[in-house]
Amino acid sequence: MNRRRLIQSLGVAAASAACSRKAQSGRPNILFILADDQSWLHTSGNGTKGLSTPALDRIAREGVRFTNSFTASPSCTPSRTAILSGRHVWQTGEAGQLYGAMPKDLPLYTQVLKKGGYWVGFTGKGWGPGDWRALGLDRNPCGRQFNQINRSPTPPPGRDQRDYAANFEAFLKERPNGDPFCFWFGSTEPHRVYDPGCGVRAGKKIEDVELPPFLPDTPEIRSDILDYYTEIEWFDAQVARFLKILEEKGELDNTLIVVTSDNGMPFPRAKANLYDWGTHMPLAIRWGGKIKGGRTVDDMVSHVDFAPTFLDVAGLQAPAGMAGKSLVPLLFSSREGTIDASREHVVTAMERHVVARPNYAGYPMRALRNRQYLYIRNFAPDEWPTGGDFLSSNKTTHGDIDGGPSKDSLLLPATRVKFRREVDLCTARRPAEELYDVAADPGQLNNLAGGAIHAALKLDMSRRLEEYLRATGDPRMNGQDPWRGYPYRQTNGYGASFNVTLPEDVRAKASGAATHKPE
Ligand SMILES: [Ca+2]
Repeated sequence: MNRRRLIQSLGVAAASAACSRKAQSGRPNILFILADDQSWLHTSGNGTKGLSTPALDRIAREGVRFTNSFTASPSCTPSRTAILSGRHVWQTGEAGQLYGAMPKDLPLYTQVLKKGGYWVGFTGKGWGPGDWRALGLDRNPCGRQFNQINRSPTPPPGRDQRDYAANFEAFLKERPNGDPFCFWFGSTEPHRVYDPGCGVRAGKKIEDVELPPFLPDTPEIRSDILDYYTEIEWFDAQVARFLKILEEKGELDNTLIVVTSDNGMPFPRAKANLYDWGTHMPLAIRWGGKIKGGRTVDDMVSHVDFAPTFLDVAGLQAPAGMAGKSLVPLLFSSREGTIDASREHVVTAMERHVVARPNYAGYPMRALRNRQYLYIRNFAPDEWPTGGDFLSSNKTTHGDIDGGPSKDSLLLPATRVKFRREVDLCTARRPAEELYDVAADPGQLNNLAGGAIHAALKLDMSRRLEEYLRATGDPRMNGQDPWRGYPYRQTNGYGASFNVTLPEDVRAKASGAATHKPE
């Protein structure tokens, strides 16, 4: 480390220690708001046309907007595990894949906060989908569940029945006097299923859609994106109710509010992929007058940073083994742009999503993303990235693409004729290495990994990725694959027939069942 970098890093450490002391003097509440399947671009504040998200924009405007925030893994369960544990997919055992199980000995920020005197609960979708009891845990990973109050009248189709804000009020009502709270609001929007055509019926315009360049430009896909926007707006309206509750109770400015998503939009080459539409997340953090708001921060940050951040603001020691770093120094800075030079890249990962291939194989990937480039390592290039023709646990082919009008449109023979390049980008086999110049090619369409011009860069990113994976104990670096042996623990619909922990007769019955609404 040269002198300048040493001084910089000492400066950051000193600032961090000072911030931790400051945080201890008045323990804030923590409200963690998690959308389900929303990509980073899709708020009005982040520039998406035809979409209105005043509550999300308010949090960003009055707090800090992060432009380079990435999930640890673009799939519900591993993403949520990484948030709760501050660790990467390969450091969390069976909790690192969809419909996994939560290991009993994995320390979670919710547990540390509870022990430290916080009132901890959640509404909506917590950790999962998966089985948190199977490996001996006796408490929900997100804390006490508050899901008893449903909406009245019944919400529009596709929207969650549960009244998130009313459940938050119930949580606050039971809070022991004077305890700070930590609440997880897990929206199930904008996860599928959508009410088909609801976007157009609400007056949204097909021509306003800024289509990701890897998707075929069909009216069905454009309309499906408008339905997705409609669910984001529903989510935003619920967030507005949370802000109002905090304001009415005088708790708004003493609450650290974090709003982000678990993974990207449920569309081809997005969710369950390590391209930006799968991993690049919206992130805004508001903390009343404690931090200087109205700032935009460009540092590369990861969802493994949340757990150490929450423990830092609570003045509690983070358990050993967390991979993330507290965001508190960035929050207390008065600067914009790049603040901590050591935050130059993030690492993302994917193991099994649904059961989309024979023998419970996933599509293992790791990626290194810095401000300009994305390097992806595909560990099984002979497999199909979406699962191909295998009849998946979703009872469909290409099982790693969530079902809906976009998938249907993508797989039509006529679409393949007209949009061959896009269909191949979404479904064809991929080489072992991919490299994209995100600045020049934001859609990540042109793989530069095979070219001589970028050979040195590719080698450098590949080495950095491998060094990091080795240092943090990734079994893939030793050619090991524990994931394939982990049970897929879906218990409802056709997918339950893949759950080896269920009795044979239950599985046989499930093999005749319909597919179940994905979670
Ligand atoms: Ca999700």
